[in-house]
Amino acid sequence: MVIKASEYSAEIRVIKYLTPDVVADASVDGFRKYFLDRLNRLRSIIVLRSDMRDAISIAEAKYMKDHVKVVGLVYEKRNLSKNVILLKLEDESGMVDVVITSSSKAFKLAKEVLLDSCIGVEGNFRNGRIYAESIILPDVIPPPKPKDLPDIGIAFLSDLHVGSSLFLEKSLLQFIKWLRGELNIGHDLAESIKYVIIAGDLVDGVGIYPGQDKELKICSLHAQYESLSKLLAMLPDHIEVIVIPGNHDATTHAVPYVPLFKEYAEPLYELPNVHIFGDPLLIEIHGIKILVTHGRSLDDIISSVPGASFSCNGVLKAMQCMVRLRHLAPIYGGKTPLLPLDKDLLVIDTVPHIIHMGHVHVYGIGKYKGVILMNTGTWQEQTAYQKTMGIVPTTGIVGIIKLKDMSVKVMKF
Ligand code: D5M
Ligand code: FE
Ligand code: ZN
Repeated sequence: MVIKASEYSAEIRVIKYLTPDVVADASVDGFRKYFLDRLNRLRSIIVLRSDMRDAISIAEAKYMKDHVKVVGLVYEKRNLSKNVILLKLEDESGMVDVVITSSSKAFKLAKEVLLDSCIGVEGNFRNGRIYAESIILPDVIPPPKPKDLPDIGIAFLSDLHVGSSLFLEKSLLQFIKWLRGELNIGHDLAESIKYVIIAGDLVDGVGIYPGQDKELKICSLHAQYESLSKLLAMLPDHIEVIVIPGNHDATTHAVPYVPLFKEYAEPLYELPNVHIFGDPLLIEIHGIKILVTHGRSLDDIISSVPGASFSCNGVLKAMQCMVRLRHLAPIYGGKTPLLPLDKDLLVIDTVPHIIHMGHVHVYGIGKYKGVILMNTGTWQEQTAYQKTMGIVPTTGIVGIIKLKDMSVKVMKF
């Protein structure tokens, strides 16, 4: 029997996203509160581990001899030599130097530790420093899978960049035609799609980088959203579309992003099947938890983590790093501006079944400890900037997940 998504009603439960009424405090005190919340959230994840339950504060550790376990944010990271890494770890009680030598099993992990992320350290306190034996990341355990899932699918895509002269409109129209059953391929799969999720950079925007006007086909932000809404209006009525903004969209400058500004994206708000949220978005569809984020900080992670790069595996490595650190934008002071809220919405508090990102324009799909990681590339051809960077975009990619068995399929349009 062929399953038709049109026979199912939508089941979307929104768990978390940044609402437009947000108030951020960009003072020093505001940032202090923000990082304290980050520390508290991530520490509570780390101390859930049986081997970290007895972690003590940094101030207490300084009174101890020998063995200590502490949890803190990485304030500084330095290579003292080829074989020695120094981390300065901070909690609300103080700061301590942590020394990791290449003879320690913590050395490999220490190389990957990112600034401003939260880690646990186990080691010996001597001469005012902790000599680390192991580093403990928040990490994840696989989420329990809901039972009796319907035999329907979700299509994931990202970075359309509507309005750019490099936007691949023909490819997107092919995808839309496929969903409408107008192509002679994968009919059954097309009919099973109930949801389409788009992870930001819906339009190319205006004034995002110097000289962008030369690469634009549609020069007004409102007209870009109008063009996008005309495309999305062509989707079959039974499909629910879920969108979040990216750094090219009409939203706030710093992450997390508020939902698209109505003033510009009004044509999209008029579509009954389009659901507009902020970034990050944690949502549950038929009981499957999905974390959607544009992935703005992937650039920062790629430039800091060994093995992360603008390749399929390199992008997966960067996404995996976020998951292990349970944070979507750990580094402060890189390319990703952070909004100092009193709650750190970028912490991955709940382990989702699927994490979906875009931004880097390079596709990568894989699994980490039971969590499906998916970066769905772009619908924009290589830009002049990307050419100079050697970034080769993967275009026209749609990731499809069938809820029933959580199988992943990739289609190229
Ligand atoms: O970004 C797409 C990818 O290309 C992302 O990894 C950043 C990189 N990129 C693109 N343009 C620039 C500039 N001007 N500076 C630095 N990095 C850039 P997107 O968000 O689609 O522009
Ligand atoms: Fe993009
Ligand atoms: Zn982007």
